[in-house]
Amino acid sequence: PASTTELAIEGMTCASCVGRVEKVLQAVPGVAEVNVNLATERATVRGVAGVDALIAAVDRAGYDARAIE
Ligand code: 9UX
Repeated sequence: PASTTELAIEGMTCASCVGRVEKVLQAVPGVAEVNVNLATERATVRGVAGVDALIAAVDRAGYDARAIE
């Protein structure tokens, strides 16, 4: 089922970082919608992708991610 996953992203320091993280999250199969907030260092991801795949994608882009409630 589609759901919303909140991730805490570590290492984003500029708008280009936000763009990179949004791009890699959008590319994960099952992702429907992504919003990344630089100020709060959080990503909101809607869709059917598993959290492990989301975290791995962010890691490959060079940032750290962890799931938050
Ligand atoms: Mo600008 Mo963000 O070099 O890593 S893309 S700080």
